[in-house]
Amino acid sequence: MPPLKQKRDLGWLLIVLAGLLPLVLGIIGTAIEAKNSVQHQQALAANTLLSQAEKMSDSAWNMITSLRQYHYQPCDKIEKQLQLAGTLNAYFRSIGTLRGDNVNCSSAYGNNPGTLQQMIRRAVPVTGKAWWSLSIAGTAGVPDRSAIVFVRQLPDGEGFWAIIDGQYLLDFMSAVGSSQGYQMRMQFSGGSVISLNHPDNRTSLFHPMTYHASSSRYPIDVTLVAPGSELGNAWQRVMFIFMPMAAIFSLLLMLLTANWLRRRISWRDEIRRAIQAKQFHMNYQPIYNSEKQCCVGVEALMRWRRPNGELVRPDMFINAAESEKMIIPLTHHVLHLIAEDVQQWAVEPGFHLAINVAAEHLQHPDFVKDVLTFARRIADKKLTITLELTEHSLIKDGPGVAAKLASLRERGIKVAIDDFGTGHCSLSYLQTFELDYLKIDRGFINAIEQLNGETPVLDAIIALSHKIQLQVLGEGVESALQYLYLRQHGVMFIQGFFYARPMDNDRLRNWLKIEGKTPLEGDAVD
Ligand code: G
Ligand code: G
Ligand code: MN
Repeated sequence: MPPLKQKRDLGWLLIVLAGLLPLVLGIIGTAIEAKNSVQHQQALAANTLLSQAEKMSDSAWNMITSLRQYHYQPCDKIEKQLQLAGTLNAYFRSIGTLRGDNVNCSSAYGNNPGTLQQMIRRAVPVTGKAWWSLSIAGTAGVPDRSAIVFVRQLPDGEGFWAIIDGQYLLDFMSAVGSSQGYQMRMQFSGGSVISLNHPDNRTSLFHPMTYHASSSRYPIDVTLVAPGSELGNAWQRVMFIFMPMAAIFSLLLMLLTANWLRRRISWRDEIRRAIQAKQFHMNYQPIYNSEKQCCVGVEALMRWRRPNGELVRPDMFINAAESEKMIIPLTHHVLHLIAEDVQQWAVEPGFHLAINVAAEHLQHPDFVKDVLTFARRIADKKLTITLELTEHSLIKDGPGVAAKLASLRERGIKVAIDDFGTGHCSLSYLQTFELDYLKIDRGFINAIEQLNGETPVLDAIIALSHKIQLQVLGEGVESALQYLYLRQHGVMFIQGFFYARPMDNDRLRNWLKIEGKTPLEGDAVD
């Protein structure tokens, strides 16, 4: 059977998808987590670098502040002290004083070694500020090693300066980020780049990750580039922790899906087997006509009794049959069972036999043929067959359904709308389709509270039905009060525990002989 095979294959696909879902989510989740963790590491390293550079700047500015004691002093007088201060303090390559653009005195080169521009080997930046710092590629004395120059210029043209060797920062960079293979760059005021590069010879699938940070206190920027392999490693670490969990979820979800599929398939197989094993039988619930004061018909209701005597709830297996595409074969079986039962009935011509019709059957091309075949089979009993349709079954293919119903009604079949008021059917359907009966859902009947009170929605439904000449039946009537209210409001037909419960065929036959002919309490004397 090709359709079944196709379903099985789809089932496998579903199981595989269920298994993949946690894995895919796990991979995506761990990738995000790995990226975050690399970024976090980079932020830590960047902040450590920045705070070290800030500390260096602090000591440079402290040094420059202390140089103010040499204001206006000739170089030969202060040279010695400068040398001492420069050597005894950490970090410094040289310190000194300025006069205009010239270096007045240097701890390394003494009196007047040249211009500031010559010393830092580049144009002096135009900052307009009295305090500035700049990273430079080298100094006149050490041209091939980067440094940072700090300058303080006074309004009178005098000034002080300090140069810190870039090597301190490079060593620090190396301590902070070598193990992760970071490439690190630092700039003061956008000057020369002080950088530590690791040749990234670890090939990786991933792009390097770049991280920028700036100091809030000084014009210092750092950039860290983590090699792609770093992300790869972090991902591996996170996956090692989370993927076993994802794998367990994946297995669990596959099992649940497989179980669900098996249960679905088994509903279908079970219904098919139950038909063959004759586990279905019909119950019939009498319908009372308060004008004629007797039973004028029955509604056929399907029952499933398992071999162990347990009854399967009809709403449950009927829903399952509908979703498993078993409702049509099941209805064929029901019609067969009813036809057998009916042979034993002794009822007046015109006695009503109400049959519930599933939406899917109504849509099926064979529907009219099925009903007519059934009608022919029980023709000798001259019953009035009533098809009970739900509002829901009228929604799809309106014109097609209307045509089917019209052709059945031409042959004497009646049509009732079941559970009226519970579906999402607009009132206009009542005019579009040719209907005979309207069965008011028991929810509205339950709303009846007192005989002389009002039950607005129920009253409106009854009034509407009368206006468009539909016969009305009240479903689920359980009390005398409900019955009397309905009768008072012109509802001729009632069905419910108050009159009679659904019963099997043997009990029905006995019931029809006596109770079926007896008026309801109080009616006879009317
Ligand atoms: O009486 P009961 O609990 O069986 O009814 C439960 C639901 O099952 C009701 O909505 C009724 O309309 C529906 N039902 C009962 N018998 C049949 C049947 O033979 N065919 C269909 N399609 N529905 C039925
Ligand atoms: O949907 P439909 O009208 O086909 O369903 C009829 C259902 O209503 C059946 O399950 C039947 O057993 C149930 N039923 C019939 N009479 C009564 C009643 O008086 N009270 C309640 N609660 N259910 C009823
Ligand atoms: Mn019904």
